[in-house]
Amino acid sequence: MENKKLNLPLTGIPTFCKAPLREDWSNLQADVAVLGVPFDISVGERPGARFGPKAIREASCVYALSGSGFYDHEIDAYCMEGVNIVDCGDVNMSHMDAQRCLQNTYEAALEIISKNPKILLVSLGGDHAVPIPLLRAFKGKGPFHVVQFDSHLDYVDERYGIREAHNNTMRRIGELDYVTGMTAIGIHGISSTSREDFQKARSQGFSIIGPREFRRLGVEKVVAKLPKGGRFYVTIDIDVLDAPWAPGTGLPSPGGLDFNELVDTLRGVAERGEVVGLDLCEVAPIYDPAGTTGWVAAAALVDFIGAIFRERKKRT
Ligand SMILES: [Mn+2]
Repeated sequence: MENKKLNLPLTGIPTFCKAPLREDWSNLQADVAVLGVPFDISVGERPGARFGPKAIREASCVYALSGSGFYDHEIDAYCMEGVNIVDCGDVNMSHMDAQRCLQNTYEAALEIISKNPKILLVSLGGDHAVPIPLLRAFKGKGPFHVVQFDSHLDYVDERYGIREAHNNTMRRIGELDYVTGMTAIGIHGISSTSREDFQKARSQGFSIIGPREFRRLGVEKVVAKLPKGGRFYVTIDIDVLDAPWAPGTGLPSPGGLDFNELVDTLRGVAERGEVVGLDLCEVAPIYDPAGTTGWVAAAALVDFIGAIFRERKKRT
C-alpha cells in the first residue's frame, strides 16, 4: 500500500494555505510572507481578534497549495498559480504590555521586509491597531497610497490620551511622510469618528467612499479614483463587509459591502498598480459559532494574492 502522505485540508498543521512554516526570516526565498499578529488589546468594545490569525489559517487550509493554483471559471484563470508562500508564524505577544506587542509587530515586519526586499508581506490581525506598527516598518518601501476597506474611518486623533488604538489607525498612518494619499472604501454606519474628523480627513486629501456611493459608481469607477500605476498598501478591516458576511468581528456592521464587491475591488486595486503590502484585521471568531468569518477572510486573501501575482505577471 502506498504510504505517501495525502495533503488534505483536514490533515497536518494549519499554516496559511498549508505553506511551509519558516521561523528563520533571514532568507525566505518566497513571493509571499504571511505573518500573524494575535493582538486585540486596543479595542474599546469586544476583544477576540487575537484569535483571528488562527481562524484565517485554519480556513485557508482548504486552499492548500500544490503549485498549480485554483481554477476560476469566471475569469478563466488559475488563482495563485506558481505563487510561493511561506508562513512566518506569529509576532511575540506580551499580554500585559500593549506597547511592547506593537513594538514587536514593528520589529517583526521590519525584519521580514528588510531581509527579503522583494517579498509581499501579508499580515493577519489582530485588531485594527496592528497596521500602525506595520506601516511604520514600511518606511523604506515608500512612497505609496494606502487603501482602507473598513466600516469605520479610524481617524480619531486622541481619546482619553490614547493615540494608537484601533480607532486611531488611519490618523497615525496619514502622518507618515511616505504615505502620499489615502482612500477609504465602504465606510458606513454611525461611526466613532466625529464630523470634524471626517472634515479634517477630507481636507487632508483622504478620499472616503461609503457603500451607497460605491454602488452608485460601481467597482470600475471606484478603482479609477486611485492613482493609475500607483503603489498601494491595502488594509482590510473585515467589518467592511455587511454584518451577515462577517459576524465574527468586534463591531459587526450592517449596511456594508458584500463579498464580491470587496473581492472585485481588491482585484481592481491589483490591476491599477503595484501592491506593496497588505493586512486583514478584526476577525474575532469567538462571536461566530459557524466559523464563517475566517473562511470569508481566507477566501478574500487568497483571491487578492492571486490577483496581485496575476497582474504582476501581465506587467513583466
Ligand atoms: Mn478599522
